[in-house]
Amino acid sequence: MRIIQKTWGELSQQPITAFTIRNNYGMEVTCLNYGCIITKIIAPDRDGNYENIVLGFKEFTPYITNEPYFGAVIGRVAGRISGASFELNGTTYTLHKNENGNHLHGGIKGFHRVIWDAATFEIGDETGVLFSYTSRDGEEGYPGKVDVQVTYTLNNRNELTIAYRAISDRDTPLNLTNHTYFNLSGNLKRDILNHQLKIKSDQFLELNQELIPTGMFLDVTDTPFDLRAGKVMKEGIEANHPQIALAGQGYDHPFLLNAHHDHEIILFDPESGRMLTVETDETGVVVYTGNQLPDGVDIYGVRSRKYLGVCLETQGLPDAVHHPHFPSWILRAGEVYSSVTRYKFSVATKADISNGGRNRSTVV
Ligand code: FUC
Repeated sequence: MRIIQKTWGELSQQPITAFTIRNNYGMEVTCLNYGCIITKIIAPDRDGNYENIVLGFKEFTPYITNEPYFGAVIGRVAGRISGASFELNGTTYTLHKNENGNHLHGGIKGFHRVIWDAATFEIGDETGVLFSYTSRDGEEGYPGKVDVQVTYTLNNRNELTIAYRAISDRDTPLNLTNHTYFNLSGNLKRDILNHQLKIKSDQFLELNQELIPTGMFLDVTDTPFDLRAGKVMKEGIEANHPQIALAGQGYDHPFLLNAHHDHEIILFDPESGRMLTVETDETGVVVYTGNQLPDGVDIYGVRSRKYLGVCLETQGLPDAVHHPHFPSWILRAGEVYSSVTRYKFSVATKADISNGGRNRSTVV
């Protein structure tokens, strides 16, 4: 395994480095010290063609603002905080309002728009990059100085592991995720409408018009949100359901996970045979089908459009600071925040999604 480093740009007189981690079987993950952005993942299809399976830009410049949050780590808090304020320990904190009077994805200069320290490592058959960032007390309105570490590790079993770790010197909200848009067709040959998605989840969160949870958990049974047996994305996206409609005709919803580190999320493209299995210790996953992707932006030579990628954002339930019955993501001073999400890339036959991917034939 090896890591190739390339200077890719410069920002605030600091170099932006692209790290390409390559395993012994040709799988590659490229990431930046800016926003911990994953710019490329190269994985084989069932015929052994190695192609890119994520959305991204060809050059660094559009990543500076990165409006769609391609590939980035999101923090301090993923998703929306209603009214851009919250109360903690008797104090009201006001955050940047960067969407409709609400706070989205950590604010104007969230973790996706800062330069991280980076160190590469190789331990046995695992190679990766350890990113570190210190978020100062008061950054984007949040309390406490938070030391954050995000580690991307690739192994020879075609698994990418993202491990998040943080410590704060004061109580503060922290709910991290990664915002990679997957498209398993390879080099964005097709959109994700014919991908299949399977999620072990009995309940999802109802959203209001501003895409913020109302606080209601809804049963997935008999709705387009029932992904327990696997569903073709198109069927759900084109469904006549008020929750699909309000998200811009698609998914942008948090699912409560029934299982952890047990094949709980499987994305499958029957045509290429590529299968992605996501396992996590997080409470939930926000499935976002790119409903708001702008038209016509250049994505590796392909014009962006709705449904060109799907994000599987493992995280705590959004806006939990306003819903005491949601699991809390307040990080207490001195305590360690720790979460792990693993992405397994394999290939499979068409039948495989129905049995949870257990019969899949891995490529290595
Ligand atoms: C996702 C969604 C949002 C948003 C964005 C780019 O996480 O929840 O609706 O548009 O990312």
